[in-house]
Amino acid sequence: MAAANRAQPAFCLGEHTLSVPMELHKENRKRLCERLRANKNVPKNSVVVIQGGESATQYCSDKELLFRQESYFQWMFGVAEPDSYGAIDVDTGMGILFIPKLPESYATWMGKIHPPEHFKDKYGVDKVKFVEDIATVLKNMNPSKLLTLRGLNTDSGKHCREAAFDGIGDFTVDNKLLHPEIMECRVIKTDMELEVLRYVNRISSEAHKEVMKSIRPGMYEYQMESAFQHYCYVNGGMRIMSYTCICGSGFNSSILHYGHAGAPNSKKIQDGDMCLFDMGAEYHCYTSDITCSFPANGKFTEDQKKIYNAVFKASRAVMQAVRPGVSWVEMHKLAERQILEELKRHGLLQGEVDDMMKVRLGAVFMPHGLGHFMGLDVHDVGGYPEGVQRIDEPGLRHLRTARTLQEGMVLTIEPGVYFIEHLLNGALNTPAHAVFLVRDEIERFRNFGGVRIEDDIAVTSDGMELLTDVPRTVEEIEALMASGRRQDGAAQQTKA
Ligand SMILES: [Mn+2]
Repeated sequence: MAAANRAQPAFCLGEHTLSVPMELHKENRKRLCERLRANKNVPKNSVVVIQGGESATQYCSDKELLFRQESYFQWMFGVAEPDSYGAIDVDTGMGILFIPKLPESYATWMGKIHPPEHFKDKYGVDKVKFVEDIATVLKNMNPSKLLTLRGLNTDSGKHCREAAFDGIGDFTVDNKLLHPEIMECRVIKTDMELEVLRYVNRISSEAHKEVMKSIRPGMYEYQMESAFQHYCYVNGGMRIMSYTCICGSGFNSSILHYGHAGAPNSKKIQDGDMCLFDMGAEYHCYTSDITCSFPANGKFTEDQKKIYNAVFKASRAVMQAVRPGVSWVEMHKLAERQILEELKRHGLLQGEVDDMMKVRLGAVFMPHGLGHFMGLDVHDVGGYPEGVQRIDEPGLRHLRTARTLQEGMVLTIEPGVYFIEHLLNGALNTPAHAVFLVRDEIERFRNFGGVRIEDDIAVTSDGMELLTDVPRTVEEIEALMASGRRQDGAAQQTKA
C-alpha cells in the first residue's frame, strides 16, 4: 500500500466516537524537546527515556487487570499496550517506541503478534524497536545524557516510576531535568488535547442528563452509576471511568468521596433526598470530572433551593472572574465569600462575612479546594511546581494548586456546601466559629447532605471556555427531570 493512501494514524472506536490523531502526541514530543533545548542545563545530544505502564495481575492470582497506560507515557506516545518504553532524541525530536518481544503463546491467548512496522503505522512514531534491544539502540545514538523521569506527584505524595533497564548503568543518567519540564508541558493543553477534553465532557454531560431523567425514588444509587457508565461506553467508547463514581443520595451527599468499596453507592434513593452525583468517563486516557446535584424526586424544596443556589452563585462568580493572571487561591476565597453571604442571607449564619473569612469559617461548609487541574489524570500534575507554596490554612491547604492562571490550563470549578457532622460539631464547640452559627438553623440542616456543582473549564486568552454542558439553574434541572417523568406518563398511557 502506498504511504499516501494510508489514513493518518489515530485512536478511534467507531464513527460515532472521536478520532484522536497521533499527531497530538507528536506535537507533545515536539513541545517537550523545545522546552528541553531552551533549558541551559540540558546538554546537546541528550535523549529522553521513559518507561510505560506495566501489565499486572490481581494480587497473587493470574487474573489480568485491565491495563490503563501511565499518563506521562500516554502524553508522549499515546500507546495502549503495556510494557513499552519510549525514547526521544532531544536535538532532532526523533521518537522511538520500544515494544516487548512477545512469546508464541501470546498468539494463542491474546491474539496476533504484530511486527514493529504495525506499531510504527499505528502510533506514527519514527522508529519501533524491541525492549530487549534498548541498551544497544541507545548506545548507537551515543547520547551525552539519558534524561529519565523522576519527581513527586503533589496530590498523592508518590513519585513517578523512573525508567530502568538492563545496561542503564553504562550511561550518564540525569533524573532531575525532565520532570519539571514535562510537567509544565502537561499543564498547558494544546488545541488537539482540548478537542479530546471537549469530547469527554460532552459525552459525560449527556450521560449525567440521562441519569437525571431516569432517576426515581426507590432505585439504588449503584443503578445510577451503572446507567452513567453504560451511556458513556455505548455512545462514547469510554470504557474506563476517570475515577470511582460518587452517587450519594440523602445524607451520603455530604460524604466527599462516597462510592468507594466500603460505601459502594448501595443505598436506596428516597423521595425528598438530595442527590450529589460526581462522575466522569475518559477516552484515550483524557479525563472528565463533573458533579450534578439535584433532588431525587425532581422538585427542589425551599431549603434545597437555598443551599443549591448558594453554591451556584459561587460557581458563576468564579466563572465570571476566571482569566489569565488571576490567582486560584483568590478564586477559592471568592467562592467561599459568596457561600457565606448566602448562608447568612438565609439565616444559617450571623455577623460580618469579613470576620467569618478571617477565621476561615468557609472551610466548615466547603472543606475541599475549589478545583484542580484536569487532563490525562483527573487530578492532573503541575499544581505545585518549585516556587509555588501550599497555604497551610483550613480549606486552602486542600487546594491541589495555588497557581496563577494561564491560557491553556484546564481546571475544574467545584464549589460545594456540605453539612458534615464532625465539622459542624467542631465549629459549634469552637467559640471563634460558634459565634457566627445560628444554632437552631444549623441543627435543622444536619441531615441535609450536601451540594456540589462541578464544571470543567479551559482558560482562554480573555476568560474561559466551559467544557461541561448540563442543566445548572433550579429551573433547568426541574425541567429536564420533568421531561424524563413525562415519558413515564406516556408509557403508562400506552399500556392502558
Ligand atoms: Mn473534581
